[in-house]
Amino acid sequence: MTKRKVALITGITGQDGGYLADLLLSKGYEVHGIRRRSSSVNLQRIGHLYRNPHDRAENFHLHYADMTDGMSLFQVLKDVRPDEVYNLAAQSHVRISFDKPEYTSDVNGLGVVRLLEAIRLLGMGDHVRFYQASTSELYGNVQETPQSETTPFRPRSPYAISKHFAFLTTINYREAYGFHASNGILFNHEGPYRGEGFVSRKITRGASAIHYGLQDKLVLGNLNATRDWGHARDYVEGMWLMMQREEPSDYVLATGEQHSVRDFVERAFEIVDRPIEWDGAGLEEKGIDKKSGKAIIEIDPRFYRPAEVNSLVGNPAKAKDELGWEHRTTFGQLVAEMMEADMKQAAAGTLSAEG
Ligand code: NAP
Ligand code: F7E
Repeated sequence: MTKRKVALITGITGQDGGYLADLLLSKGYEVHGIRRRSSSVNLQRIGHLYRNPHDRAENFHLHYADMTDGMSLFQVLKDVRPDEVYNLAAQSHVRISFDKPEYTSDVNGLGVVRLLEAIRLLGMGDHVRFYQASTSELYGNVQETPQSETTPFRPRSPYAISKHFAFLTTINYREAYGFHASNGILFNHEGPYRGEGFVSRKITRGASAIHYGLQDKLVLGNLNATRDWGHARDYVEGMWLMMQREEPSDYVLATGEQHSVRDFVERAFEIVDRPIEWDGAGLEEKGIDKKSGKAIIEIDPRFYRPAEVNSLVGNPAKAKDELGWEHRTTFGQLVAEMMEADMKQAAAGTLSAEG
């Protein structure tokens, strides 16, 4: 009988952690995740997996640890002895990274050193496979379009800079110690598990709340930024495929298609039959509900970034060639699925607080 593979996921309580845990459990893995201490329970995305923590037969387990606490990471690695480590934990909000640059660097940058060094000191570096959650934000002030694994990085936020450090650290452990360590350079990916503070979820949550009369308007920042938006459920499959390759490497996961924040808004409000007409410019621009004539979208510079990444679109050719990976969900399907989930919550009166 082949031994059940053991995976350790940092950031298991986040969007990707939830989707990845589902995927690995469906493949028969024993899944361990780290959670950090919080004054209230934040297991919404994995609540369906977390049954009886005292049942030893369960193949899903959570451990307290923190990316800022190397000892705790060391202890969990020692106890779990994983075959694959997926490092998804991060302060992942780009705008907030400008408010908390030191903390963001500590968690996203030094956190990776703590994890990799613990693996090395425990003598596990020759068999553990390591995935680092790298990001399209590394391209920042983009040097070519579309962006691929060879496009130079020009990061433009404390978040992106911390992730650049982590990207290089991952490659350094691969080159210096022969680790099976890979970076997934993932473009934006969303879904109903997306945090409420990211623009996609803010829009689908806001459109649903406005539709049900729970909110009067949706206040946003830069409507003209463009992103390459895919579905997180498709992207976690790419993470897993990278870990199954004989040789470690770095891969872009993207759809290759670009849409603006404005497109996202229009698509979401069409679903609730409230077509939007734009009026005015800059901070004075408003989105008018054509049917009622009311201004339901407004702009607040609070949501602008000190340095913006205006345009991103990825070239996933290497992932297709070497991993056989391709996104499955179209942009229209993504918006529709997120709207369906938020409309259900709005109707049931369980819509989460504004991000
Ligand atoms: P997310 O929803 O914000 O989840 C982040 C996770 O990290 C949460 O589980 C969070 O725990 C945990 N975390 C934060 N600080 C921590 C700390 N000090 N110690 C331990 N855990 C900590 O992010 P996501 O969208 O799932 O993204 C997953 C990873 O991919 C992140 O590294 C992100 O930067 C990267 N990424 C995301 C995208 C995207 O479009 N989603 C694209 C490229 C790269 P709490 O629940 O306790 O807050
Ligand atoms: O912003 C604009 C904003 O916060 C997207 C993270 O997962 O993907 C994510 O980072 C765009 C930006 O995602 C609002 O200015 C307009 O241009 O949804 P976002 P992000 O910054 O692209 C990358 C790949 C990651 O790695 C990150 O971890 O939308 N925008 N109005 C707004 N953004 C927000 N959050 N809120 C607004 O009101």
